[in-house]
Amino acid sequence: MPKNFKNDTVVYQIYPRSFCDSDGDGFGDIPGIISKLDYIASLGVNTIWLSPVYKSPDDDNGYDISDYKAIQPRFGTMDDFDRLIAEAKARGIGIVMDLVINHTSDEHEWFKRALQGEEKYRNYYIIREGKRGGGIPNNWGNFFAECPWAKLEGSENEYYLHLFSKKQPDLNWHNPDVLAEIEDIMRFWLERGVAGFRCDVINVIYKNTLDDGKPRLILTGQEHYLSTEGCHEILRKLRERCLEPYAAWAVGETVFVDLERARDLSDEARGELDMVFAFEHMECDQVIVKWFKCGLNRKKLMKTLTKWQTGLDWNAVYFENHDQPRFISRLPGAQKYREEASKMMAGLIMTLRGTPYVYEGQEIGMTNGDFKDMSEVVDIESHNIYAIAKKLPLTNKARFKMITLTSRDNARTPMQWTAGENAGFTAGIPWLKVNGNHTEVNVESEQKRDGGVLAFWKRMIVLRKEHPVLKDGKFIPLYEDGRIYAYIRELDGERLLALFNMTAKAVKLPKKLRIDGEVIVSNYTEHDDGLMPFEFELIKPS
Ligand code: TEU
Repeated sequence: MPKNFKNDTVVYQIYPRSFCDSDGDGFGDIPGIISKLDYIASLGVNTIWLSPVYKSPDDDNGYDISDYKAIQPRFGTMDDFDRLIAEAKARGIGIVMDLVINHTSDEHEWFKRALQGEEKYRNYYIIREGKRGGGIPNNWGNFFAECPWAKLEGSENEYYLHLFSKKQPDLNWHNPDVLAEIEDIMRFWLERGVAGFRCDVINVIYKNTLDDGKPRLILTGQEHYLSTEGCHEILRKLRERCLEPYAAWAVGETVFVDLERARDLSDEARGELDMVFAFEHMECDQVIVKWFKCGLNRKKLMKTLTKWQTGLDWNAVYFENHDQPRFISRLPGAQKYREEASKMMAGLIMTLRGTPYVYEGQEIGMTNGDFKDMSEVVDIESHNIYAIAKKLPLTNKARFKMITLTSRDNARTPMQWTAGENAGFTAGIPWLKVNGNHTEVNVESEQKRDGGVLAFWKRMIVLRKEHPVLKDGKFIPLYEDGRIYAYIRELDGERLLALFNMTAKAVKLPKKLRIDGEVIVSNYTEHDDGLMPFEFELIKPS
């Protein structure tokens, strides 16, 4: 890879089932994506991260893969995929695939053969005898709040480990055959021309032991598998054997990483991942676990951003993805200032140091889904949590509120292309309810507005390209008080000052921030000594 590719990359994430449906079955598909490539190119991005399009029984929307070398028929064919690669390439866009290798689907051939008792394939998974006298093999927790052990069908006392749903058995990364299989799969896609991989929950793949873990509120046992040396070693092998020969790159989704772990996983000299998605800044509105939300603590958000900007040389900068509620729905007061807040987020994402990731719909200011009851929610995680919450002393209303604030479906509602029926996403019945606000929030109407949200996102992407200081410059923290956030980007003596008001109230600027200069870009047109609600200014000090 060119040394500076990270600095020049701007990623657009597509959640295929929710992006664009070409054949009226209610699910987005690859031909649908192809039909929108001109739109994606018009944003100025040069990379698409495609959430899984592999064959899958869809227990976890494709993150449970039953055939790594086939396309989910609902999404199209391998020919469609090859066409996507070629058409994207013709527009200067590379495709990054989602690589889900902590687990397969229980409908994968390997698991089926394991169930039939084939020793070779039993060794692909983590299968253990239950404790003597009955009972599961250890006390670990599970990401989807299930029991992480499921009885192996047809066996008396054997269980398989699944850190996610029971249809997602974990692979046994102690087995070199598993590594060889995954290398083969990666080469298969690299040969087809993919630019790299987004590696799903990559820092949990290698379990050191299956001993009981120290009891915790969530994910007991994590000390036995988070960012283990075995995982580092596998990543180095995958880089050397698969990524490097194809000049491909990889971003890791790394859960529960602190700065030190993130550094180890993404340090250039170690040759593992190119960058990681960390989560700490996504946790500023949670009480202990993500299912209990409080008002977002802006001070904590600012502190966390500064900590990661200064503590890690290169960040994967993101505020939304298919697992997170929409960020402008999380920002207190932003509902009333949807446009200003979305533009401010464009300012933040494009001026922080790191590779920016834009999630589909973020560029038009899409908000959380408007679900009315559980029958409208699809996500397995939300349903599991809802069931567990029945045991808590909560009213039905409070329980559902908890889901509406946290559900991953919030970001999975269909892309809003038009104000028309089903937001122009499908001619059929959408797999997940379209947000009612598509009559106002949609691409078509944004495309007609010079001063709109979409136009602002595009402008910020261009600006980032035009100013090497925004791509390559140092991040220098300047000010954070929970309302105002300010930093400087600096390169070869050139400085740009980024100023944000993260509240719904106008604020006065402290003396320190009254810096004369030219406003290069802002989401407001008038400027004085203060900042309007959710105002963003990028200033070239004179
Ligand atoms: O997510 C892993 C993960 O940690 C999330 O499920 C997490 O629990 C939460 O959603 C983030 O706050 C990845 C994928 O992104 C997700 O869609 C999959 O369900 C999961 O792995 C299993 O493959």
